[in-house]
Amino acid sequence: MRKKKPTNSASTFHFVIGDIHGCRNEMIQLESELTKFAKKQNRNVFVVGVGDLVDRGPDSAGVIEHFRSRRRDHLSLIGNHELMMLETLQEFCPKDFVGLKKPNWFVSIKEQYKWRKGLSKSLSFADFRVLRKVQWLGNGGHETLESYGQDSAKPETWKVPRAHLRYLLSCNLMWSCPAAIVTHALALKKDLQLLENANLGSLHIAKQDLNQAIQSIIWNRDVQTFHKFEKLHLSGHTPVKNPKKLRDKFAIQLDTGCVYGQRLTAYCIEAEKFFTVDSGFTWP
Ligand SMILES: [Mn+2]
Repeated sequence: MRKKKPTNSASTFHFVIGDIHGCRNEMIQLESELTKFAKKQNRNVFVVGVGDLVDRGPDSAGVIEHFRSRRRDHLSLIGNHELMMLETLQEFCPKDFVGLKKPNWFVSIKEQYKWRKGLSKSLSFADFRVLRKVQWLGNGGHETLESYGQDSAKPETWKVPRAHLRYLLSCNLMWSCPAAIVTHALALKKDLQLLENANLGSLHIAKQDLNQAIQSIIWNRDVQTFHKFEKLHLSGHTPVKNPKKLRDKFAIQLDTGCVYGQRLTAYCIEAEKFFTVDSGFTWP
């Protein structure tokens, strides 16, 4: 008799991977370890990326393609780097975004300029958009464009496959299962609540408030403000030497600085086990 292939979620191991930042080789190596481990126990593999698939490392295009083409058992959240990338590309190559559905977490550079909190009133829009572009390029966007064979100095010629833009725009800010909740950074309960209300269609939420909540979900590094959730909270964003279990917070930080020459780490929710591979990448 043919052995029944496990298909339901009870027979799946969910692995959460920390910030990959274009380190495709390490990602492939780590995933082969995860597959080996799951196979031994006759389980399927489901991979959740905490976001920041892109920037700094050598092959962001390859990492996006890997997640995009394996949507059946891979999912990535939105990190601050995907957000910077999308905002800049949308501002400098608006034609590439025509007809693509924009999620509620996407705020264009033009809209941000209208709100520009804390910035001088005399800052022109021309300067603001260049400032935002330089922020992305200087934080690894240059390497991302190179992985697509593009010249970062010539925004008018930039071309990123529409399938990749569509994929990134389809990613969410949060993923959860009965045992765990995953966000890119140390998300606060009140911000996730606001996001949930917005997703449920609440009309009473100002776009600026929603944007502030989203910024905190993908940027917050402040352990002090972070409160314990009802279930295990997994995140990346802040590089740590060892995958860190925040004391008393029931939370694990998984970004182990692969792109800075350290390691790439995953955590299996069901088996409560860490997996890690050394970085083959040296930060110049
Ligand atoms: Mn990050």
